[in-house]
Parts: sequence; C-alpha cells; structure tokens
Amino acid sequence: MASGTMIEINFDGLIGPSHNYAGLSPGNLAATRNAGGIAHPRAAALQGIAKMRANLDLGLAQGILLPHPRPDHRWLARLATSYADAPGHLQAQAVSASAMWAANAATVSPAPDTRDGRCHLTVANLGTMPHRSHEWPATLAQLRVAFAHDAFVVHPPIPLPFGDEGAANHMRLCATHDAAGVEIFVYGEAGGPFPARQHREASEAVARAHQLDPARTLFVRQSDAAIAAGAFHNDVVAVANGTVLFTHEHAFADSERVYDDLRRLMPGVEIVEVPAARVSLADAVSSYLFNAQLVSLDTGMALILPEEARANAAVWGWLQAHVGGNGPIRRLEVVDVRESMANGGGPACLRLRVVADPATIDPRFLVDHASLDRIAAIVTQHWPEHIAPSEIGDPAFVRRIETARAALLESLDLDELIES
Ligand code: SUG
Repeated sequence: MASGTMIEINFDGLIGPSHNYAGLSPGNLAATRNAGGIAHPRAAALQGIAKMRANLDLGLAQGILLPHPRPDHRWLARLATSYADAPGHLQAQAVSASAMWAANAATVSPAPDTRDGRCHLTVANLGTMPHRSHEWPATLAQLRVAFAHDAFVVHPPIPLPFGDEGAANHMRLCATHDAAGVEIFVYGEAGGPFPARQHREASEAVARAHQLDPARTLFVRQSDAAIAAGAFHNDVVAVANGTVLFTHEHAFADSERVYDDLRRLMPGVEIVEVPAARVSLADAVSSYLFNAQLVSLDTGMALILPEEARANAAVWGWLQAHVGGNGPIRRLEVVDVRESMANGGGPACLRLRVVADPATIDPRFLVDHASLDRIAAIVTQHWPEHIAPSEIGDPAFVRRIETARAALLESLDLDELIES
C-alpha cells in the first residue's frame, strides 16, 4: 500500500506553555538536578521552533505535534480530585508539559517493514512515571487525526504493567526508506538504582501489533550500567539512521551480539562505536552526544547536536576526529534546546520520526517557515515568560496556559483537539 515518495518526517513536540522544572523523573539526572528551578516556557518553545527551522533549512521535512490539555482535568477527576484541591505533587504531574518529548509518543514501523504494507504506530503507555502515564489519550487522539489516512494504523497503548516508552527505545536500520529495514527494540531489566522504563514484554507486543518480520526484528537488552548512569531511554546512548548505528560502547548488555546480528541481517551496516575510554557514560549522558538527530542530507549524514555536546571537551574532541576522518558522519549542526535539556530532553527526544509519503499526512501537522512564523507569534503572545514551581497551583497560571493552548489550536484550525 506504500505509495508516492517515502521520506522521513520529523514531528517535533511543540514545547507547551506549562513547561516547568518539577523534578518528576527519578533516573533522569538533568530533571532531578534542576528540580525547583525557574523555567522559561516561551524561550523553551522558541528554541524548539528554531530547531525545526534549522532542520527545514537543511532540506528536511518537518512536522509538529501539539501540547496536550494541561492541567489534565480528566486524569485528576479519575483520581477523585480537582486541580484546586489536589496536593502539590498531583498538580505538578497533571500540569507537566512532558508531551513535548515526541520520541516517547509512539513507536513507528514504516510500511516496508510490515506484513500489511501500512505504517504502524503504537502510542506509548509511559506507565513508569505518573506525570507521563496520562499522556497517551491525547497522543492517541492527535495521531488519529494526523495519520487518519489508510496508509497508517494507529494502535492504542500496550496495557500496563508492561511499560512502553515509544520510539526512544526503538531504532530502525535500512538501506533505503522504501526497503524493508531491521527494527531494534531496546528494553531494560529492573533491579538497578533507577527504573527500567521499557519492558521486553511491551516491545514484543508492539512488534507483533506492527506485523514485523521476526527474522528482521531484534530485542536487545540495554546495559544496566547505562541505566544506572542516567540513560533512562536508549536514545540517550545510541541512535540509528540509514545503515549507520551510532552507539556508546556500553549502551547494550551484549554489544558484540547486537553487532553480529546486525552484520548478519544487514551486510552494509556501519557501526560507529564510541569507546568509553574516549567518552565515559557520564559524559555521554551529561552532553547528550547520542541524543542527536542523525539525518541524511545530499552531502552525507549530519548529526544535530545540543550545545551541551560542544561544551564537553571529550565529546567535541571525539566528534571533530570523526568528521575529520572517513566515518559516515560528515557534518555537525549544533542547536540550542537548553530549556528542554534541563529536563533531560535533547534534540532527538523532541522528535518522532515517521517514514511515509507526506501526501498521506494531515497537512495541519506539517510545517514550513510561514506556519512556524504563525506558531511563534502565538507563543510570543501567550506562553508565560517564566514559571517558578510555587506558581503551579495559581489559578491565574492555569487560566493563562489554557488560553495559550486554545489560541494555538484555533490558529492551526485544530479546535477539534481542544478536549483531547
Ligand atoms: O521522561 N523528562 C522526560 C525526558 C524525556 C526524554 N525523552 C527521550 N529520551 N526520548 C522524562 O524523563 C521531566 C519532567 C519534570 O521533571 O518535570 C521529564 O519528564
């Protein structure tokens, strides 16, 4: 059923007006470190928009996913409370802007990989963290609008207790976008100091739902050391694009086996492993070297990195040596997404990759510079300049963020999403 030109489209989560630092994610070292700090939602959203613009300028196709209704009154009602009456921790969980990290929205298997030739998306349940566990209904509603064409199948989440955090724990290697790829699902095992958010059982269920060929599907265990070092998702220590796997030496529990399987399934694979002796796991996590967007340009592959990667001498030294040599990454692009980074979300966390024919996607979810101008104007007008944790319970703050989202949806002609 795949028709037209299959390209990769990055759907970035627009950073919502309630972006704040409440320290809700144990195991996410940046979010924990910055808990209680003052956040800048307007600057945060404009940083995200600037990243989208930079990607458009590289010739990449760009889409957008929109902030969810916050506070989530429905979720609070199911907890038999209301925003005004809820204790502070529930208010913070109900108001979180965490849907910005679109890599956690869903897992995507492009049409060439699936038995029915449709592109399958399974919405992530995000069940491990309370503030993320209530994202899925709004994500499901939004993806069902954006991907309503019968080229897509949008699945509801895998039932709990099997934790699923979406594309952040999923990689796809392929020779070309219209050829069958190899899909890699990375899961963690419980037992370390921090939660393992992706459960193998969930990954296997997603692979079955997506009708993947078992012979071209790998289930790979994340190393305990990576999770303990703060890699709460695989995309903090590895990223794949085309025939390239870019990974830290200690990303996986058994890397040699992963590399052997990949070489067997995809003889042209290029594995770029960064040794721990050059970049420690701690440096990989604090710099988000691997939470980069690895993209294909006409001139070869580029890595879209956060400023924090350039600021780390070991990381930047390794990158300079790589682009100066014969490796597959030819170009480095640096973006400023500091507000999101302070909550543990880098350039790759902010985007969901979908390989599809753009003509099959609801155009309201595709952006160009003109539509980003309009979105930026709404952000500038309505998004709060700053939020301190003490303001989270303030009714004026709630009115402000609800008005901001309503203005955005109206301008995008997406009022149908107001309740979901
Ligand atoms: O789930 N941070 C997110 C960051 C998600 C990053 N995504 C990827 N790696 N793909 C998380 O830990 C912090 C929110 C707070 O503390 O208020 C937060 O949810």
